[in-house]
Amino acid sequence: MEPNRTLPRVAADGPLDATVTGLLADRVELLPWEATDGAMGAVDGLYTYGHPTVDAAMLDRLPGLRVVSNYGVGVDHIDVAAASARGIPVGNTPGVLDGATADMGFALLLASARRLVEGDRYARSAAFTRYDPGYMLGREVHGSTLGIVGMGRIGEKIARRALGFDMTVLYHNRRRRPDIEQTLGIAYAGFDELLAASDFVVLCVPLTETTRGLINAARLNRMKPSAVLVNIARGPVVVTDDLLDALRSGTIAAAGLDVTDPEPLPRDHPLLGLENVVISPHLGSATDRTRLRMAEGSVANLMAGLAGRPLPCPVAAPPPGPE
Ligand code: 8YV
Repeated sequence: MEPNRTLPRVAADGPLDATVTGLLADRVELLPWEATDGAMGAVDGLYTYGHPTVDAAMLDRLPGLRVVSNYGVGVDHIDVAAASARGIPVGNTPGVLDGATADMGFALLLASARRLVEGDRYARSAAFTRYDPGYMLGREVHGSTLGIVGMGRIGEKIARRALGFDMTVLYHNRRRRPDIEQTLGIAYAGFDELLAASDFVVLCVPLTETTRGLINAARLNRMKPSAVLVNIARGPVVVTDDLLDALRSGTIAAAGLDVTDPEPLPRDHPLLGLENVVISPHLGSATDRTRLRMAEGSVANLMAGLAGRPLPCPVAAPPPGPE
């Protein structure tokens, strides 16, 4: 640090969570994100919220950078390999948000299956004049088959919830998970097999170059016409135009989306006009308790990195070569 500076300088993407600002008060000098252009002097740390991009060019503009801390688990906006190559640790907050995100995945699954949002709109409208046994029939959740794509911490939590709903659970993952197959009694399936057999498909994968566009027209065509797709991963894991076509043409029945591509969707986007899609504004981890833990974890990573200590939750650099 320069001799005339007392506090480390941290460029933060806003708006900052009030807990984060409280935890950082008198410990760092907060700078606007614009400081990452290098014109406002030295930057010791970066603090991000799942965006904006932290790439090699930015890291090169900030030679004194000691740490990048992300509030959240997904670090698809950070070039972790470039940071590692420069000796800059990247931290995130895994673990603390798995339960909340899995709850949200299940909420979207149930809402899409049972037409909850559509029903809410109808119940509030003048069109609702009397009960009709034939209206708004949905899809049964209990006893159906759930396919989980990505068996990490969140995928496992989704599986546990599904078992409580008497669902048959299939999963697909890069690495097979015999431990979870055994403890939960769930079955591994090839990707195509999972898509064809599932009544509900929940996406729980990180966004990487391998998973970008994973759900495209060909994949949607393999799904049942009665199937529901739930995305709690990242918007670009699904090709938006292909999903739109599939929902319009009845290739699949419905979708529950916590994330979209782009995010937010333009206000006149045709997806927003469809009845068979439920969309939430990236609320996966949005509960007070989880957000508190994310704030604490991300600040702990930031302060450790600024002090030159190992981060409590470092993100491992991806191995070189294709995933
Ligand atoms: C965050 C998330 O709310 O952790 C993640 O990857 O998607 C969410 O929990 C988001 O990153 C914004 O901070």
